[in-house]
Amino acid sequence: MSHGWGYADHNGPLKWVESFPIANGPRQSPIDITPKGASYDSSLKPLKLKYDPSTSLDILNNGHSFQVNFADDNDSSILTGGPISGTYRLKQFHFHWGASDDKGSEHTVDGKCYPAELHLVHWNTKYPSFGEAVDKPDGLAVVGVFLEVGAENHQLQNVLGALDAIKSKGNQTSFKNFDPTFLLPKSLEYWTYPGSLTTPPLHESVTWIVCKEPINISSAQLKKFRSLMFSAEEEDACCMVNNYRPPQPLKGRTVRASFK
Ligand code: E5Z
Ligand code: ZN
Repeated sequence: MSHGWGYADHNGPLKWVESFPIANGPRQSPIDITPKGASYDSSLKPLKLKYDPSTSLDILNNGHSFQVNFADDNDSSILTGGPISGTYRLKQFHFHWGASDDKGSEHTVDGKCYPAELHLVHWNTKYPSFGEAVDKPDGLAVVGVFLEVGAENHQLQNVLGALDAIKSKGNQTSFKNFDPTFLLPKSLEYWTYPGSLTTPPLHESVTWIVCKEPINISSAQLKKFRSLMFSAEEEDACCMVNNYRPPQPLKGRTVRASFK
């Protein structure tokens, strides 16, 4: 992995442990969610997501995915409720996807893969910054939303329209006034479990909140994700596909459900 981590055979998920031994730790993500094995917890609160479109800043190809970044210097865009205590601020959202429509999500449900997965990344404001929170056991809360092939998603058109401007690794462009609320499913029922970042450095700092209901995306829209490049402009072109980590051992963790 001398040239950094990625998703190819020589630097992909099976090699990450060589540089990041926590890859075999006790609370790694993603996992396969077994709905029958999850325990309904009546003490789990409804999720409250309050997002202010004026906090969206820019969209970036980071060489592993693309992400939309948000201003996080105040509580304008926050997650409260659900399994967490206190207030978590939205930092960014990004996606993981496959090379074809039959796989691409990180979490699976009874072994079923979705074609893509959205991650809305929030950090606990009991810490002074994202950078301080990122490696703390209660530092992050990520809301995961499965994407399923179906009708075209009009809320995603703005995002997809920006991708031509960030084709290569390191490309970044302004992305203002976007409200991620519109990317959430109608039902906010969820599963939750203690886990990790799904990419190096794989910190075991994430309270995962995975929505039961997927959102739709059309096959043509998914194709647009695959037009991005892992590579920088000066490098050999390499399509950004299969940027997901497979499910990791549960190691005795309990998955709780907000619904019966
Ligand atoms: N796929 S995901 O939602 O699990 C996810 C979310 C956020 C990140 C990665 C995966 C992320 N990565 C950068 C981590 C970082 O934010 O900034 N690490 C810096 C090293 C570090 C302790 C600083 N370690 N302090
Ligand atoms: Zn992710």
